[in-house]
Amino acid sequence: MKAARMAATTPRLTRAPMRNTTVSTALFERAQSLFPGGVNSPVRAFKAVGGTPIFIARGQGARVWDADGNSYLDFLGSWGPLILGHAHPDVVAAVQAAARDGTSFGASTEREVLLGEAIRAAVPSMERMRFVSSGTEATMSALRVARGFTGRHRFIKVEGGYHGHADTLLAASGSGVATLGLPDSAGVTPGAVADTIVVPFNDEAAMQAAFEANQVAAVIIEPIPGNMGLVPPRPGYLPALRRLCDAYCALLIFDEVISGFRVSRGGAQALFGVRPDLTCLGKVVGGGLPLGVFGGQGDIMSAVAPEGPVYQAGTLSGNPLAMAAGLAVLRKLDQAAYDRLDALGQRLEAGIKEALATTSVPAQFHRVGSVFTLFFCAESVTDFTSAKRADVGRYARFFHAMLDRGIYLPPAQLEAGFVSLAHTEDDIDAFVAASREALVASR
Ligand code: KE4
Repeated sequence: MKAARMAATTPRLTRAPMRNTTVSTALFERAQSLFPGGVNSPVRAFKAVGGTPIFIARGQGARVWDADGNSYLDFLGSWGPLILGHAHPDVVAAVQAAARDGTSFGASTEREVLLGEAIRAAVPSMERMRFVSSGTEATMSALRVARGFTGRHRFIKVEGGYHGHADTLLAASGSGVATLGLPDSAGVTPGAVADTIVVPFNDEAAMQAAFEANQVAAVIIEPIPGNMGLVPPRPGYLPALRRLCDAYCALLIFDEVISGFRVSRGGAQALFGVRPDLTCLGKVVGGGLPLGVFGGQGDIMSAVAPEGPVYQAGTLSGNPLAMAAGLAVLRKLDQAAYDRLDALGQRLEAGIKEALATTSVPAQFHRVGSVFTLFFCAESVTDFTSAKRADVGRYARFFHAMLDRGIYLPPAQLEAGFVSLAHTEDDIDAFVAASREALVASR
């Protein structure tokens, strides 16, 4: 009886149309002679899923078109920045207007003050800040400030947390480092990571033990890790970190490069009610242009040169185009925008869970607002160790089955997908319909 019911409800596998990849394949060949792996960031190389990476010709709203003219609904969103979707008219107009006034001056502009004020109003813990050009620069600089301010060298990060590719932060990293199975990066000297202490995520006792055994300058953490796939913190975990940092006079650094302006206007710190000493932003705040920000408590930020002894600088920092894009995006992000993102996320979650049930595929679906990961494993995922138990081979098959059905996902299991304000209910339903087939196809 059960088998008969299963047969009736299990979706039949529809063959996806063959995609033409001639141009992408030719471009990838040329790119491989130029760039290591044919790419300018490892996660783009499809190493975790196999096959030839697509070359994107253009994007509009929720869609991208590759160099062969195939179109996809985009649930990667440039790895997080594109909360409004591709080429939003307001962002394009703002960048064009800024470019007409000159692309860079190496001097201050009004747009920096305007964006700085908008960020402080949204994220009050960032009393003072500095603009940089990437998330990597933001975390690297925040850490230097924490060390300079406290006069201590050691800091704690969690396994599977990714904070960009600065030497000291590359130990036990998530994202591409984990995907490529690298324990750590070659070229990082033992000295560079000698003061990096790594503990498991969501483990308060391990954190406490690390504090007891070391003089700690700071804890740096993604409050909602997205680089071991999306793994939310256990209730009470972030407040416990705050208490530990206070008790041991260490700084709490939230790397909100993914979660900032994404999970709420005030980021994860607003969502969980935990105020960090320093915050790192990137992705959404730059509206798809190269921008990172670090900032925090006024007296801590006074340690930064030229006010204080911690050096930090950048030729293109506060770039007018990035400021203009950031301002245009932030203007759109009111509560209604976050409610809409959550509603779309809920629709996706309900659809996927129903598809998982009808196909009897063992998987865990994690979501916070518009950020999500589908882990192919039967057991719950709470940290890096459990995330790594997911079936990456199955994810690879699922990824390609989705791509063949016009849905573009992160090309690795240990990453997060993103819904944008450009997605419609129909787009979400298309995702769910494709995944119903892809779940069967990926068996
Ligand atoms: P960038 O230097 O790549 O702008 O930001 C580094 C960074 C810092 N902190 C967090 C929480 C991040 O997620 C990132 C970058 N994320 C990766 C993928 N999840 C970006 C994609 C890539 O490496 O190409």
